[in-house]
Amino acid sequence: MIVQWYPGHMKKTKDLIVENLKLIDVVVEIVDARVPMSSRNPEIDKLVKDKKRIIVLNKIDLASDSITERWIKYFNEKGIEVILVNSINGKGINKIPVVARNLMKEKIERDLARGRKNRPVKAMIVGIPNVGKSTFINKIVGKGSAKTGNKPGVTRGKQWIKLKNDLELLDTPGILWPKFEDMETGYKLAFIGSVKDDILDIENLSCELIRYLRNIDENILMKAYNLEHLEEENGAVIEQVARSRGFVLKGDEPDYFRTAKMIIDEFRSIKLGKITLEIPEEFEEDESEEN
Ligand SMILES: Nc1nc2c(ncn2[C@@H]2O[C@H](COP(=O)(O)OP(=O)(O)O)[C@@H](O)[C@H]2O)c(=O)[nH]1
Ligand SMILES: [Mg+2]
Repeated sequence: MIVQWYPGHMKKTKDLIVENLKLIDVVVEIVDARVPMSSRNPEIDKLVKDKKRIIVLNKIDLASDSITERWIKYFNEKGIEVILVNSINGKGINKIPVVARNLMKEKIERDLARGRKNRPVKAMIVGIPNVGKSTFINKIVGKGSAKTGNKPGVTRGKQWIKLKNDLELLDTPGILWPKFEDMETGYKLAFIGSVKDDILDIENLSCELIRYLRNIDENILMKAYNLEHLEEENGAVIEQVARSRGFVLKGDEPDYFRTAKMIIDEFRSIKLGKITLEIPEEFEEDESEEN
């Protein structure tokens, strides 16, 4: 869970990633498929530079299938490989070694032509907290791979996980800090549970979530809570939901807190459907200035 990141914190994790980058061929960047941009770190491109990269859209089970298709196109157009993964059941994970080796194909062939022995492709996982890095790594380890011990001089004390297809994965992921550059990014990270709830105002957060959901599709809330219309004010929608669910206190007062929390919980547990909170069009650069 994200609590707070201090400059010292950031520098330490950044230095570690830069250090580990020297040891690897491919960076596997894990993001949350519900917020593919807001769950990325703004400095990742600068950090990774020319290293080959794969973006894993994780938690694919929670995201909208049709919007996920649009995100694949968005990243592919930037020349970045995308793999869809559900780290809980392992769906998609088998593609990682194949795609990673494919990215290194030219180098592998060059080495072979020079008579050099084919060495395994080395990869590292990076991502902000809570995107599923540990779950992903556990799943990959569980799939018949073996952890290699320390090989002094070769791995410099690092632990590598040997995977099928001659891929080795650094067993500790690079943790990046999230960007809270604007309110909207902060909200989205809070909706998906990447910000500790106890530092948030639940009723306010719920109002913001309602704002998002009704913009995506009014029917999401109307269907889930049996409402015939949505009040204009988001706070009033909480009251509608409270009454519909019978969350009322003494004196017929709606239980705002309980209802607000339920809406957030039901979003997180996909009771409101598979919902993606941002679309590529919001992030398309304005290229007209360059031309
Ligand atoms: N539904 C779903 N939940 C996931 C998936 N991957 C991870 N999670 C959950 O997301 C939460 C954070 O995962 P974790 O591996 O601890 O994230 P980390 O901080 O990046 O290491 C946990 O509750 C996981 O069970 C996934 O593909 N689908
Ligand atoms: Mg972890």
